[in-house]
Amino acid sequence: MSLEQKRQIVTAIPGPKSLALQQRRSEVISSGVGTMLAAFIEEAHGAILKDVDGNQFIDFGSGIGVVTIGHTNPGVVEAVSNQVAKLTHTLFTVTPYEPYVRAGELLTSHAPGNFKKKAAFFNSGAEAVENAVKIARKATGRTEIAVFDHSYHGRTNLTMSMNFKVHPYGTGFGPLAGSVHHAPMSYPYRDPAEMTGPEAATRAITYLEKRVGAAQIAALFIEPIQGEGGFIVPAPGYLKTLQDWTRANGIVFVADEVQSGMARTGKWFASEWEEGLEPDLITVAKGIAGGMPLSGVVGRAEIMDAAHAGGLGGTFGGSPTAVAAGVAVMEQYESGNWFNRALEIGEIISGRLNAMKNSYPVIGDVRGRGAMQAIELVEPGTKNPNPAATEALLKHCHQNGVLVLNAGTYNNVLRFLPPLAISDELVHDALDVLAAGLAKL
Ligand code: PLZ
Repeated sequence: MSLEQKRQIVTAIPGPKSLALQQRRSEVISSGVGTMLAAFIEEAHGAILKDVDGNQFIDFGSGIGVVTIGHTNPGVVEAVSNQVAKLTHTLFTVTPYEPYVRAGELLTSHAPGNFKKKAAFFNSGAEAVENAVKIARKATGRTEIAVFDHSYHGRTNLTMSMNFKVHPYGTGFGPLAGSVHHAPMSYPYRDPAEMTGPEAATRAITYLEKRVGAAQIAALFIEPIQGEGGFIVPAPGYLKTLQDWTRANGIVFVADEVQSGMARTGKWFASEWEEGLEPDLITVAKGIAGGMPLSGVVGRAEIMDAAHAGGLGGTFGGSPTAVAAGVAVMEQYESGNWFNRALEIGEIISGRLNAMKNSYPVIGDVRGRGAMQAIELVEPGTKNPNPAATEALLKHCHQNGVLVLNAGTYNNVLRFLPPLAISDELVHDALDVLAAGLAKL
């Protein structure tokens, strides 16, 4: 459980052992399961990933926002080790166990909203979103679902239908689910310069009222900061205006915080950054359990209780080891120190990215909150997406031991979401690599 917190490249990337594994893999693993960087990782700690060839990468992706608290966080390792030796499975809907309830207490007490809340646990983000759809439909007796341009909600049939991009998520996998409607998102970098948050919300509301009808809509699902869409932070007032409209029309407001949630932005949930926002339901996953598969839906008790007994469940949802990890993560977050750290990391990253933007016009936009930051790359002097430069920078970072991820509807966003266990020194080291890549472009 220790690994020197240092970037170190000792072979070509991927190295010989990774290449051999990639060969084995290609024989037996479906090519539908792609790989961004074929460096096979053997161990990780804090903010460092070590591959089978001995190369050490600075992790600027946290497994897409999962190990927010750091790889092999000692509290998580201890909680999971203790739990795995004691009880690994009963199925909560057959015979329950305490850690599931404890995780529910923590989640309901820290989710925003000045009302009584309840929770339920599942395995994946997509499963949480699907269950939120079921709950909202049952609670409202309505069928239609509103989602947004540039959104991402998962890979199951219903959630892939809720995604904005058809490729790669939906191509050839249809028919997609019906009753899903995409409304225009607030995208400050690409919206008209003078458009306010409330105006952007009115544009979406008008669309939904005309196209779907407010009285038909069971729920509106929105990521308070869009993840796969490229860390799009909606203009201030956008989310609150949508919430006011959902409340006036009996629509369940669901914040999908699978990527933005739990300490990533410097608060428990990104929703808390918007004045007055209190989502009826929030979907959580990824970062809530430090690497263990756990997801959940949390929100207004009367909506959560609308589902009949036996209507929600699943064999592995909220399994003992997963909820034990969730409890270990949430109890550590209660100190508040992790939120401050997310903000400090965000200051360093955004400060340096903005300086790079001044020198390199290929960076069109720098955006994000806390330790959830991104750059959108464009053809200099325009806002035309520049996926080629994005790909080149991505490769440069990977070759030099910095694991960054891409994103964006136009494949022209690099996102930075390091574990909060990272040191200032490593953050700077990773950004030096990025800066060198920009200079080379
Ligand atoms: N909602 C907001 O970001 C997952 C996708 C990884 P699952 N995003 C990463 C991939 O390529 O499959 C995500 C998300 C938001 C829902 C999900 C889905 O979460 O745990 O991947 O099902």
